[in-house]
Amino acid sequence: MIALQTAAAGGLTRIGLQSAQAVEPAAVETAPAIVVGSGYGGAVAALRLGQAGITTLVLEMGRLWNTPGSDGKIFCNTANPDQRSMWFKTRTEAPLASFLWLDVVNKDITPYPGVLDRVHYDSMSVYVGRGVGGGSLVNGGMAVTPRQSYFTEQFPTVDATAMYNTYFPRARTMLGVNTVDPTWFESTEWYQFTRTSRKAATNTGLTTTFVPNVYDFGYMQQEAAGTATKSALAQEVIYGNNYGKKSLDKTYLASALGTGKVTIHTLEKVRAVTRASDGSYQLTVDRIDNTGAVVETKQYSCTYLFLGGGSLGTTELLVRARDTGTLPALDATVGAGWGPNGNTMVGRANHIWDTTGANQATMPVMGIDDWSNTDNPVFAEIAPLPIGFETWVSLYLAITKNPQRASFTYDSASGTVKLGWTAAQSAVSVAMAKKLFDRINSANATIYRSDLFGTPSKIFADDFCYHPLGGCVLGKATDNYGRVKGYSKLYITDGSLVPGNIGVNPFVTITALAERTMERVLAEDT
Ligand code: FAE
Repeated sequence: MIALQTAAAGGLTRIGLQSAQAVEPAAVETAPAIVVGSGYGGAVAALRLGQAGITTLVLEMGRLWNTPGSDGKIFCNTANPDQRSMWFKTRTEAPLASFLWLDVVNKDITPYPGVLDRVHYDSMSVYVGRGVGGGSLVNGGMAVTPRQSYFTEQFPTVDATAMYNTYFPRARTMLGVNTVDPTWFESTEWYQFTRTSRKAATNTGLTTTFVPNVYDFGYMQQEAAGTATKSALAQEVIYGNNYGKKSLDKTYLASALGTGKVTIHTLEKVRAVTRASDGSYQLTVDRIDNTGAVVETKQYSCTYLFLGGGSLGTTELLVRARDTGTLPALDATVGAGWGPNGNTMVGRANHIWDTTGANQATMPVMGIDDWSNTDNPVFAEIAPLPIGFETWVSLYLAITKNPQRASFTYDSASGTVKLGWTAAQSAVSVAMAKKLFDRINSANATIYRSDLFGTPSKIFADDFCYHPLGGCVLGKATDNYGRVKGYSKLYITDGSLVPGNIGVNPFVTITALAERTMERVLAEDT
């Protein structure tokens, strides 16, 4: 297996075997297969294409994260964010905007292709990862398989037996999923915050469940013992982890490069897609520098095109392509069926004797599972607040079964793609989360924190999400395997296939569906 670090050590910004070839500036670069994006969907596609012997080019708008900064670290932490933290912002935009209503969390930064983006739409902003590895670089690593009954509800046309017997296990193995040692969990200061939240849930008669993660818990135990450099125990997560986490650059993408068939170009954003008369796909791609300036506009051509730009990236490309007429035969459902996985964040104030600990691991390991409550299904991840002192705050990311969906539309006046999600649709998630946490507060005689999500006071964070899903829903915008309707040899492998909600953190589902698509496509279409 070729590690990404090896390729980068040679000073290559383009990674892989083809990178040594000289290219005329104006020439069309041609590859049998192109993959747009290097998150979960893109990484699975790249590996399976490479293993099938198909020369494949991956185009990723973010950086390759392999070069240490002046502090010797590749990524910065949440306590001291710098330009590496966010995608072309002048100030960080952390999910927790304030503490005691004070603007102490966010910092001014120099615009740079940082690793975390917050994309703003009218009534919803969406966090996404940017770089080789996509969301895997910034996420909490929670690797949760949805309950089968809900998967079937969301994907009635997909053979659930094959998913649960073959593709989910394959995805978990490839992603390096592991679980925290329960004995260590019960004794370590680093998960006191989780145990305190569990106690409040248990007092309410609610069920809690351990959730697996792709962070290496063996490594975390060494961090706690002082024998390994701290990462999850050093406030590293949403701006990247320097150690411990099996992000895609360490798993799928490293294996993809190891096939010798896969090349990754970084800082290249696909702007437009069209189809030539010979059936090939033509891509217009902007190459940017560290200031965001477009330094070159390139043309690529391929026979097979795999879209892995994520729910926002893929949907934007296709909505634009359909509505500007470059791919006019795309289905009317392209752009529809989007939801934020019912995401709502909320904090509770514990009693003075229920401490949560100054030291908190950044990787969540437990959730409150009230999904089988048909009256109000919620799965709430117990989230850390790793700011280095005792806060008595229990923080949660609630995933609610919000049935609301929105659509992306192309606005020809501005030339942008807009998301029609409204504040009223978020209010549905808030009402569901509130119902659950009112019960917890009532059983424990506790109250909400209203100081964490900016001013004016706000108890529920309902205006951002971590789990954008849908926009090109499986079986609607595509066939039952992610083949885009209206065009042959055009595929989607990412979170845009998931119809707005999956009831748990989504990357295991996205990876498993991509595995299923790739197996079928390679068997039938190539
Ligand atoms: P994604 O991973 O977003 O990858 C898309 C890639 O395509 C990115 O690298 C983009 O830069 C790139 N791209 C997009 N458009 C273009 C373009 N036009 N040209 C070139 N490149 C492009 O997509 N999920 C979990 O299951 N567990 C968690 O614990 C968890 N925690 C999260 C915490 C945070 C802070 C965030 C932001 C997300 C979290 N998620 C979590 C969500 C998870 O990361 C997300 O569902 C997946 O990353 C989505 O995978 P995709 O392959 O759809």
